[in-house]
Amino acid sequence: MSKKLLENEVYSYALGNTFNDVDAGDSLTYTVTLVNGDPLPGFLTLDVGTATLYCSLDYASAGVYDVRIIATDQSGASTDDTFTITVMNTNRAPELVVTPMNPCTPWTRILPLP
Ligand SMILES: [Ca+2]
Repeated sequence: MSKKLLENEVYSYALGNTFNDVDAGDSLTYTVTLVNGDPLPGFLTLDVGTATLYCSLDYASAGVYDVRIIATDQSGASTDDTFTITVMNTNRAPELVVTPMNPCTPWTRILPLP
């Protein structure tokens, strides 16, 4: 599984249908990590109560993230799957960084006396 998202996009994915446990009455808990062991980026969160993965992206989120989801039953048996989230740059509007000099602003210059 892989998903491409744009910066500033909001995305959620319910994990409830991703894994199944054939043992009657077993329920699953989920853990999300990055495959390389790095901490999860701030934009990626897991709501354990609803088993939903949320991506709330901003302009600093661009990159490729390999994510592992681990499903564990009450007996501690687990399985996992990995997928890639690719966050692509989006075009941004230009922004003003320096206010142009106002030509109507009065100014004074003191000339040196002869
Ligand atoms: Ca089980």
